[in-house]
Amino acid sequence: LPTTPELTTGRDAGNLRFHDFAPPMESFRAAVLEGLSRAEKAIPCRFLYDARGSRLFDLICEQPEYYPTLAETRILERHGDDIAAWIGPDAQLIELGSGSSVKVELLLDAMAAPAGYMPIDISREHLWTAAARIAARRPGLAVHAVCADYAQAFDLPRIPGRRVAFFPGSTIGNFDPTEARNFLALWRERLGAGGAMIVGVDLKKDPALINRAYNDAAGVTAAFSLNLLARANRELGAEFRLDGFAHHAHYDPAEGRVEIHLVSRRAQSVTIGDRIVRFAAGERLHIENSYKYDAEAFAALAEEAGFAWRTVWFDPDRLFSVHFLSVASDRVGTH
Ligand code: AVJ
Repeated sequence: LPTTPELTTGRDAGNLRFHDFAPPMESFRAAVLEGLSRAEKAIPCRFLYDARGSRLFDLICEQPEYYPTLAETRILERHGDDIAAWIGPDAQLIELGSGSSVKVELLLDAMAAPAGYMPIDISREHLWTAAARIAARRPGLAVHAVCADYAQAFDLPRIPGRRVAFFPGSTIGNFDPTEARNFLALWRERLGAGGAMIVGVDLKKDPALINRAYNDAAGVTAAFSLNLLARANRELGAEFRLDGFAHHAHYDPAEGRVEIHLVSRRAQSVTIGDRIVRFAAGERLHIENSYKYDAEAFAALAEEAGFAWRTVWFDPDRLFSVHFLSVASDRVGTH
């Protein structure tokens, strides 16, 4: 893959620098048209996070049924000092999919003198706002905000400090296990010698509890899913009728994943620019998977990706896990 060039943002100020590797809007159009031409229609879940989608996701995290945020926050509150001790001195904390950068504050508080904070997010306005907030609150901290798709190739800005990635929220669950392993291997290379990675991972558990988390009573998750079609209407001039589709989320214990679809409520044709896409009644458009792991299974996956697995923390109810992985020094590539 060619690396995306960095754009000039002209927004740098004080302890804050912006790096923009923005994927062009065209990629959303191409992904939608390609995904809707498949026998089993699908749109990649990263497109859920435009400005409105990011706000809706923050609202999901405030729903009482959505336990991952509450459980992971409890882990970071209780074990922040221990995690900071594992991170060690002189660390450049790199957050993958930083969103509103709320949880990372618990880690930054616990770290004695971080070498810097580098939030990476695809949602530009959300990223800029959150990075400015952190930089203003912490004048001594060098903040490098990177607008990019963290799963794609781009030149990670070279700044001092050992690279320690923070990947909270069980976003790793959006990948299937093979993709997750490849993704971890990619970041292990990027982190380099002395690097480490802290990964939040949702645990397998009672399906009823999981299903409630992805079907909240207030309908926020449904609105988040449907925003994908609203985004296509806004940005691509598509003509999706939002009342023509229903949010459907279901945990499959055999696959160990929540599958999220938009289900066509009736037979319908949808215009997208000069294309017409047909949906049968009940036809499904796949928009997201959310994989769950037992701690042992995730540790094995991380080792397969070339990390040395170090430790794991749980919340008291054992709903969620946070793993600590290091780049084993004898396995660092020479690039
Ligand atoms: C951001 C991928 C962790 O899978 O729990 C939440 C996304 N989708 N509710 C998850 C999501 C619907 C979330 N992750």
